[in-house]
Amino acid sequence: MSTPVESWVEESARLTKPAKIVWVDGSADEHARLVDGMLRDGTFIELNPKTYPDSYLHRSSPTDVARTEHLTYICTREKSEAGPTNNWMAPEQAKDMVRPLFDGAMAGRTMYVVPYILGPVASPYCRIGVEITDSAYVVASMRIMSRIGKVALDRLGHSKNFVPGLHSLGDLDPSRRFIVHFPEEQLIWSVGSGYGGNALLGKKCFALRIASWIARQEGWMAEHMLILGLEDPSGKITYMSAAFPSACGKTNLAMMVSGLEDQGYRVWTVGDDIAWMHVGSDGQLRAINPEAGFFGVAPGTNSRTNPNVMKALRRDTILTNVALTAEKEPWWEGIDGAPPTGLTNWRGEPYTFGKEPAAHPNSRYTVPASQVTCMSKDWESPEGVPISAIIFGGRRARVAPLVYQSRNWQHGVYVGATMASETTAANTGAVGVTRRDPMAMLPFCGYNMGDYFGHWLEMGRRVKHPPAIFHVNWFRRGADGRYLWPGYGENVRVLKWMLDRIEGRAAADETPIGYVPARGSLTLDGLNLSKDTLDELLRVDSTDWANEAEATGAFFARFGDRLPEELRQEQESLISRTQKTAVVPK
Ligand code: OXD
Ligand code: MN
Repeated sequence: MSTPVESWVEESARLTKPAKIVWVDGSADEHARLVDGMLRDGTFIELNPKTYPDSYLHRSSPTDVARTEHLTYICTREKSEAGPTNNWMAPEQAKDMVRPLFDGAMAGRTMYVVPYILGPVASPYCRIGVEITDSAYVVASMRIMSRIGKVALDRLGHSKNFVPGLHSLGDLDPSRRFIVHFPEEQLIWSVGSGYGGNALLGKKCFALRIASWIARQEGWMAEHMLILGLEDPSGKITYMSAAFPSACGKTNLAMMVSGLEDQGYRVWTVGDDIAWMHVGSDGQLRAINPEAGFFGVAPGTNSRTNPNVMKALRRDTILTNVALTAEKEPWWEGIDGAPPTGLTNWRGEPYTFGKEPAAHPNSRYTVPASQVTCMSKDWESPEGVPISAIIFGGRRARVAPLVYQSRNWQHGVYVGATMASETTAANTGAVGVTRRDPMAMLPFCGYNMGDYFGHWLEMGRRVKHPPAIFHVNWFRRGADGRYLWPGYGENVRVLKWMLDRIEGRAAADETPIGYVPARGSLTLDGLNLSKDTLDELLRVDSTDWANEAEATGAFFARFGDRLPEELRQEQESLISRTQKTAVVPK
C-alpha cells in the first residue's frame, strides 16, 4: 500500500514522465553528487575554492530573474475568496490550462522528491511540505532554506498532512510560466521558472500564500516579516517583527551590527523574511521562522551594510546572477572594494563598466542560517520568541516620517493596511513606482485581503497583551534628493526608541498619524544630525497625509464590503485629524 506522499509522487510521475525519480534524503553525499552533476552540466560554476569554498554561481535564464506576480494565481472556487488584489482562476480552469504544460515536462530529466519541514523540527508549529522538482538547483537551494530529506519524511510517515508542490522548469518560456495555488486543497503548481520565490515552493508559495490561508482558519498569522531580538544593556532581549516590501533592507535590519553596541544594545537575528506567529499558551504572540537560510538580495550588500552576512557567505553558499571576477569570486554593485578588471557579468559575458550593472539588480545569495554568527540563541526555540513590537515600513522618498507609533492595535492594523512603498527589482516590472502593499503581503496573501485585515483585527482581540505597532521609513529624502537618515546600523536608535516606548521611558508627540518621537527622546549622540534634518525626518505634513488618505480611500474601495468597519472608522479619523492643523512636532 502506497503512503499518501508515494501516491502523489506516482501520479505526478505519470503526468510529467521523468527518466528517473530520486527521493532526496538530505545527506552530505547526496549533495556532493548533485553538485558534481551541476558542475558537469553547467548549472553551477565553482567559485574560488580558497576564498569561497563549496560555493557556486548559478546563472538563471535571462528571462527568469525575479518573481512574476502577473503569472501568479490564487485558485479558489469563488473569485471573491481570492479578492481584488490577487490574480484568480477557477481551480478546474487553472488545472486544465497548466496540466498540459506538465505533461511530459520531465521526459529525459530526473524528478527529485524533496520532503521538507518549515519551522524548527521540535516546534509544535512546524509544517511539512513536499516539493517535486526537475531542477537540481532548486534541490540544493531548498537544502539551505529548509530542513529537507529524511528528517521530514520520517516526521511525515503515513500521514497525508503535507502540502504538495509540483514544480518543473518546463521550457522556461515566460509565456508558458504559471505559479498557481489551490488553497482549498493546499496544493501548489509551478511551471516555467527556476527562480527563487517562483521555484523554491517552501518560501513564498507555502510559507506565505498557502500558510496565510491555513493560519486564518486556525487562528494564527503567516506574515512577510523579519524577526529580531534587541538586547539592552542589562542583557534582556525584546523581540520585534517587521514587515517591509521586498528589497527594502529586511535582511540588513535583521542582521544589523548595532551602532549603539558600546552602549550595550545589540541585535540578534531570528529570521529575515517570514514569521509564523501563534498565540502561545501564555497568551503572548510568539513567532517562529519557518526557514533555515537566507535568500538575500546581493547588490548593495557589503561590510558596512551587512557585515554578518558578508562573513557568512564565504563558504557553502549559492550565488545567483551575480558577476564573477577573474579570480572566480562573486561581485556585485555596492560590494566592498574598487571595481575589478576582467569581470564577467551575470549573463556570462565579458563586462566593461557602463550603463548596465554587472550583477543583476535582483541577484541573490543563498546561505544557511547556521553560518550566520548573529543568530539569536532562541532562533529555533520550539514555542517561538515573544513579540513585543510589530514594525511596518516602506521605501518613501517623502510623506512618511522616520518613525511613528500607532495609537493602539486597531490603528496599527490601519497603519499596516495602508502601507505603501516604491517598487524594487524583486518583482518583474517598473522600479520606483509607489504602490500600496498592505503589511508587505500584497503579492503573498493567499486570500481576500479584506478578510485578511479582519483576521489581523481578530488576532489583536485574542492576544493578551497585543504588541505595540510602529511604522518606519529609512528612506526619506531632503529637497536635494539625499537620504536624511544614515540607516543600517544606526537604525538601532529607532529600535531603542521603540523599546523605550514599550517600557514607558520615551516621550512622544501626538500627530494626526500617531506618536512621533519628542525632541530628545531619540538617542542621536555621535550622529551629527542637524536640527533641520531631524525636523524634516519627523515632519508630519497634514496636506501630504490628506492626500495619502485620499489614495488609501481609493485603495480601500476595491475591497467593497469585505473591508472591516474598523478600518473605515480609522480612515475617517485620519481625514478629520489631518483637516485640523499642520503639525511639526517640537
Ligand atoms: C523575497 C521577496 O525574495 O520578498 O524575499 O521577493
Ligand atoms: Mn520577501
